[in-house]
Amino acid sequence: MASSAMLSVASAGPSAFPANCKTSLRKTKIGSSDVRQLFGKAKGNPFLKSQCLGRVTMAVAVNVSRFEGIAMAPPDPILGVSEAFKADTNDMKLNLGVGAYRTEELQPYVLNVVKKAEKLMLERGENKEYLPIEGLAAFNKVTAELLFGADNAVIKQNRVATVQGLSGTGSLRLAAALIERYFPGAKVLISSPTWGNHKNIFNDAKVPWSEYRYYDPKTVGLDFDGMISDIRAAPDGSFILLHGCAHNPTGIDPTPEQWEKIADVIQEKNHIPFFDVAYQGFASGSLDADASSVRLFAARGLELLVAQSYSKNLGLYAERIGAINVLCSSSDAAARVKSQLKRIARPMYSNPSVHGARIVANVVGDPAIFNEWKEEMEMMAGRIKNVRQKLFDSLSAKDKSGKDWSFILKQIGMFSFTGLNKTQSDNMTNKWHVYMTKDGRISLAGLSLAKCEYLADAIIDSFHNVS
Ligand code: KET
Repeated sequence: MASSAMLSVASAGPSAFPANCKTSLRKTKIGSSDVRQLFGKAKGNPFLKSQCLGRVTMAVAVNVSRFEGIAMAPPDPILGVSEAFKADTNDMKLNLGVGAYRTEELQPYVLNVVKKAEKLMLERGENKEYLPIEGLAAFNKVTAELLFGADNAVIKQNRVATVQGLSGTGSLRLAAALIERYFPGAKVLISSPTWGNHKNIFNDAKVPWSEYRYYDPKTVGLDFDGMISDIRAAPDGSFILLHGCAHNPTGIDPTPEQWEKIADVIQEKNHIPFFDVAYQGFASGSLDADASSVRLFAARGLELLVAQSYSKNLGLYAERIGAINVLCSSSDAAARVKSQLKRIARPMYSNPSVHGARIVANVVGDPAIFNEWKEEMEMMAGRIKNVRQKLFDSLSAKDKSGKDWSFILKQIGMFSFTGLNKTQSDNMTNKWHVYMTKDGRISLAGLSLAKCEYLADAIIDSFHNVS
């Protein structure tokens, strides 16, 4: 312990103190012998001993921190990029790191349907009471319907356990906890590459994971044979994490025929499909088309999990609204699963927040607003397609090496996986002030038509002049 310490003694209210204790706030410089005298010779943390002081709050600043053993964590590979971007003062800077939609003026975008829903909510003067642990009933109903289709038999038969989660991440984390608790030792297979946070989520939930082949750098496409053989080689009954649409970071999705074959091998091996649907609507512009992978598996009678997020398709990033859906073979099993998901959520965060849930319930639950959302969704997806095309055109026109850039047009969703390595990605940032993740991913949702030529120059320079 340090030889001297500052001790603050603050009152928790006069009535909390025994008569012989001081009730005023004071700060005194004291030595270690004073501390011993005050707290006795108790082992352990001497600062937290209350002794005769009753409910006295003490803050003791010492020279050597008790947290000395905690090392500095590295910045997050995705969200850390936004922090670095903010610190850059260059006028040409461009943030293509996080997958967040921007307008052509590169400004954040609040959807009109969200504003409409919020207006309705204000008019209704809704209260701020706690939600039930499983979330807002109206939200849970529409979110499952949006995913499976309102007239899907699985909904009518009450076979889906839906629990509102803290957006996609929180929903994945709930499912990971469910797997850890009820399928001990079961492995989750994730694609190589995948969204970086998947590994963190399963690591923290203590769920073992391994990777299946997905991206083939030679073809800049899907390594379908590798994927199938790795899924087949996994222990029976593994969880297979699949990106429902708009695979992050590659932008490469299986074709409908390939989805069927993936379902075949999953069924053959008794695996459990686990979909991450963070971009419904952003792959094709159609909410229904983008749910077709999940619906194909559901139509086969498979049990499966789906984590949903409204961060991207409704632009509700900061509202943290999403859901975990567990499709079970009976309504009875679904009820039990739901009860256990609630049990996991309660000590973690008790119950979810209401604002985003009400927005989604109002948008999806109101036919007129829902139709407007579809139009806005198409507009956003369309803007991304336009910059994708312009970036391809600019690269093809400027690059005289004959390199084929057409892979950019084949990729879908918010991102383009450029093939730039870490050093080349560093050059993009250090020399060109283009902020992106170090795996070579750029978010086209953060690009404008006006910036495509500049970005093409940066990519060509990094690709050809940096090894
Ligand atoms: N799944 C995938 C595949 C995904 O890309 C994200 C977010 C999420 C889930 C979770 O999003 P949430 O906001 O928790 O609903 N991806 C972007 C943001 C991030 O990394 O948090 C991204 O890749 O840029």
